[in-house]
Amino acid sequence: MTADTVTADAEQQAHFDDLIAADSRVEPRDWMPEAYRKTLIRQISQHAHSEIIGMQPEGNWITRAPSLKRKAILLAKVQDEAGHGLYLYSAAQTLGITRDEMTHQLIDGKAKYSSIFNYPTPTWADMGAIGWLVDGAAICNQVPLCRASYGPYGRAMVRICKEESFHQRQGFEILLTLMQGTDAQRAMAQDAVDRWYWPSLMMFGPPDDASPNSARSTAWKIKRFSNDELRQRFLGMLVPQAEALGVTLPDPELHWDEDAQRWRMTEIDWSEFHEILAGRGPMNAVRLQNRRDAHEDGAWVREAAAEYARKQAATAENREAA
Ligand code: BYC
Repeated sequence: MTADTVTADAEQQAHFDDLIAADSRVEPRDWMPEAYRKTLIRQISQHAHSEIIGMQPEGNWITRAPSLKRKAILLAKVQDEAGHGLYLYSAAQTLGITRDEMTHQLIDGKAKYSSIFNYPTPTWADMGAIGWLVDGAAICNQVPLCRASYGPYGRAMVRICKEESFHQRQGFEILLTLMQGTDAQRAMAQDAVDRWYWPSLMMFGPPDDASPNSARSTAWKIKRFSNDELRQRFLGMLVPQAEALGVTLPDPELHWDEDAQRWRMTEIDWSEFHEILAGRGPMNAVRLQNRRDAHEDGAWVREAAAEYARKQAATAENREAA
């Protein structure tokens, strides 16, 4: 390496550091450290995969929604999730990875996606619990990401968060309707809350002292709050909403500690989280197989699109030559 290269690298690093310190945005055209680029690709692609895999648990109820109105709303929500996945894949592509590479990392089982989507959805009340708890956790986690230092990610998050807050309200409304119904409907709503409560707390990731990526992502202003801080915020949001719904959160230890100014709770069962991350959750295999099948079934569409693009390019070339 020559002295000139060393000076140029130091200048680029200094410019990057200044952007971060000034809370400005890093854009695709800007120089960035390789580790920053890799971290963003990791997080944004995992996030995109989560949106795409996250269509499955709810997709399971589109044909069985209890009314035409519920069906239309659920269909729109699942379509929004596809859209979120696409904005996020596009944001990741600005960092130099292709959509094809990301798709293969997912279907080959090499990429992570959110643990939450590896649980089954046996009842209609699961649609309510997913909206209220899963989208609720997603909002707590994602609103701060609107200020993420990488421009394309932050901007994608602004639009995603607007849609997520609608999703959360529709989930709350499904549960509210069930809670105002028959005893069996109330029991179904409570059962769904019991099953989704702990997994939704795990969505924020491991506790701070076991979160290897947090320190660096916070220094780079990708993450603005720690996993535990966000979990606390989420609990603060849930407790009054659970009261309004009339559901019980399934943790007898949960209470506000006035002295410590934080929620106290039963320790999360992190062994369940690690089992899911290792691919051994109740629905891991099904989710991945469905995604693989969809990819294979869509091969003809990709081939047709590539052939169309090839013909268009050839026509343009012939026109130019003429
Ligand atoms: N599930 O050092 P940590 C949605 C991994 S979609 C699986 O704390 P980091 C929706 C983590 O990746 C919601 N893996 O990591 C869609 C890391 O592994 P690697 C998706 C998890 O990145 C449809 C390791 O554990 N939201 O809203 O600093 C319908 C150590 O963790 C999980 C996002 O993706 C998990 N829950 O923090 C409805 C948000 N947690 O990569 C709703 C964007 C941790 O080192 N992502 N891991 O092998 C983030 O904010 C952060 O990546 C996380 C983790 C907070 C998730």
